[in-house]
Amino acid sequence: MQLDIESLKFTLHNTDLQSKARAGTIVTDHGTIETPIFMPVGTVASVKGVHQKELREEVNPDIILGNTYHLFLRPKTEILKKAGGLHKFMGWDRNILTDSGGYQVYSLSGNRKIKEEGVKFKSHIDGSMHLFTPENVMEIQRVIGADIIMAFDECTPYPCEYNYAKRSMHMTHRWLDRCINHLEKTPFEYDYAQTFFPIVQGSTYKDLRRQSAEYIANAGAEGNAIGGLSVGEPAEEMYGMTEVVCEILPEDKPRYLMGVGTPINILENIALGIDMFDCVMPTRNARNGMLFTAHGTINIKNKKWEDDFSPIDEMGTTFVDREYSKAYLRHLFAANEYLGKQIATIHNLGFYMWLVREARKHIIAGDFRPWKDTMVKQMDKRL
Ligand code: PRF
Repeated sequence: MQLDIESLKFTLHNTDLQSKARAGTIVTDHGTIETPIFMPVGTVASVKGVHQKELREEVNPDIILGNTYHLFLRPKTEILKKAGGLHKFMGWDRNILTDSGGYQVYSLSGNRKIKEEGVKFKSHIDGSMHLFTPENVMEIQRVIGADIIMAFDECTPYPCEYNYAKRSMHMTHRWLDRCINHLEKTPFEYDYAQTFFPIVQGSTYKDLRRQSAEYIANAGAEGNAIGGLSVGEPAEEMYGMTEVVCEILPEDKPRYLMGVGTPINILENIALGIDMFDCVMPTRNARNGMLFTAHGTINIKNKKWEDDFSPIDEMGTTFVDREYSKAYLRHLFAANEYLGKQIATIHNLGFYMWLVREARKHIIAGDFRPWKDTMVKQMDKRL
């Protein structure tokens, strides 16, 4: 099954000589995305705790992520259609990517049933029953109106028995054909284009990963994703799978590694040829008081910060890093103030954006590999 819609332009500017890292740009109707990129997660049309103004002006990502599963249940497709799509609904005029629901439904474990037709699941909001199929998920994503929309797949758990992984991968491939077939019959909902990315699966088995990457590459999409990783396997195993898949996915198309990861995971996967990332880690961990910095991680709830009046992050790129002290932020967490979670979230997102932008600069300058090795050592500490 082949796709023949071209609605996204990817230009590769530099490839690192000592690794597979790449610097590129993606252009869509909602602007330019410089790669490698990290996409902050805005599951329910909100990057939790961050105003769109702060997101735009301080964190400044070219693209954010939304979730089909959550948006379908609330506010529901009908409201998003009336609003004129997710961009208008949430007041975000840059790029958006929506995940298909494959992963979110899989996370419901006891409350879903996977069949060839699709996935039957129980809403975590009101217990109502729903069916996601490759076809209706494409229709829902047309109405949500993200710039990049994802195939409906099954994300296998870890560990996963070989035969299950193989059967599941083949079903994901059949679902991909159904997604493409249906998309071709479903016009864009709004006055801008959408680009579809298929997803490689195959658990932690190299032969399955190769087979899946070949199938996905054959679809001829404008970008490709890798799913089923960062689900509990050791990091080395994840890197091994990324490496095998990147050898097969076309070089002239962006590669998106779904749901990854720690700052170290991101740098290691950039070195293997990944261009796009998303993860709840910077936002979720921020709400628990965990801060990422270039010198390691901080648990701001720790008593050791009680009288540390130094800025949150001397090297930080957002206003919160300079304007507030560690002692103040620790106090906000101790007093369970909303503001603490908001400040920590802006800090962490600012740090993730800084990290991928620095990576890009070093890829272009030609010294990515030594910079990455130093950063990985530095960030692997608890402060
Ligand atoms: N599939 C989809 N979304 C995802 C994943 C996947 O496998 C993952 C796995 N890390 C995160 N998000 N559709």
